[in-house]
Amino acid sequence: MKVLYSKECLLHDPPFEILSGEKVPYFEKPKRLTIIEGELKSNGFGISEEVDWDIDLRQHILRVHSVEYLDYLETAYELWVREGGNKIAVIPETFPHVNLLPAPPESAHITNPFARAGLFCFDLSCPITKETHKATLASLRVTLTAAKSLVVGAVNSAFALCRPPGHHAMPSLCGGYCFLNNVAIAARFIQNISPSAIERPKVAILDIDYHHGNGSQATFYDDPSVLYVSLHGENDYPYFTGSASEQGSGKGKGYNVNFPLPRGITGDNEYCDTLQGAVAIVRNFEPSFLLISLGVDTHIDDPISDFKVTTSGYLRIGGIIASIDRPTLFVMEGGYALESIGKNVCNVLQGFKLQVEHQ
Ligand code: SP5
Ligand code: ZN
Repeated sequence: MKVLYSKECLLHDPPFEILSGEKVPYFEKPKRLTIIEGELKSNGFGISEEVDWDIDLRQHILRVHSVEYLDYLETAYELWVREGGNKIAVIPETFPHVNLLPAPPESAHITNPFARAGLFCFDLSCPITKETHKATLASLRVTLTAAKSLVVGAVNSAFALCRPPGHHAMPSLCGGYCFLNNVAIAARFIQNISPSAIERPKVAILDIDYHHGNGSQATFYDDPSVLYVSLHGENDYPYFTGSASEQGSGKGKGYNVNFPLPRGITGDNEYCDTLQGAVAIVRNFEPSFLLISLGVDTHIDDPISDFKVTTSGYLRIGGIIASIDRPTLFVMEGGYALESIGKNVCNVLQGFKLQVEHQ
């Protein structure tokens, strides 16, 4: 198991967010990563900070995100401050809600930085600080470096220890602590750099973060070459996506599978039973590569989520994932219980490793 990490991921550090109508310290903190890093180290995992500087991020980002959105992420902070916006961070105040206009606005014509803040974002959880984009690019570089080592066959499994996370990010929207969709970009990256790229290798994304990965779902909704399977809290954030009736469209019909699970009562047994079913679907798809959106916000102590998975439950979860038996890239997503986040992530990887050695 190769673990990739970059200290630049720590640069994104907004002081607060608005949650349940309250101004609270930002949950998606740099400390999340340093805690996981420490735990992995003390459990014998080697951690590499040798990211691959040859990867042209822009080219790969643009396979998933729009050029207008990428331009926004690059310039938002500077233009916002220049127009008198608060120096701490860009935070939207007005959104072009679907019922506000007869047709969606043409983003190219909108230059006011306050308008753009709402145009390219769907909630209040993504403050863009001076350093945010640098961290976002580092997070993606960690992910793609790890993906590359799988594709060239240097390793059979890897973990991208990165933040900000990605699975809520849409082609042209940030939200849910996410700016660039690391996993979605990695899926396209793998398909494009594989030697068999003419044949477009099949990639499966198994999303075990507590929240539905609306961005990953949207990216591949009509594409049968990328299977998206998610387990998540039913009717919880991001509220408007994640129902089992969302199954893909056109040629992609049947290649999007959602497992919403009840809040408050889903513990290790219920979770692992459903995960076995999800794994059967992934195996049946016969992907060349497996990407895991690894959130540990399913933990019983998570401050913003509502499942009851225990720290030892993550050992089982890692083992079940290993039974898919494909080159596997874990990419860090959510998880906000700082006391247990290190052990929880470590256990997923340990459970995976133990099962791989066993089979
Ligand atoms: C990557 C990721 O895990 N993003 C999650 C973003 C969640 N943001 C809003 C969560 C709102 C949950 N409501 C909390 C109620 C606390 N009692
Ligand atoms: Zn989450």
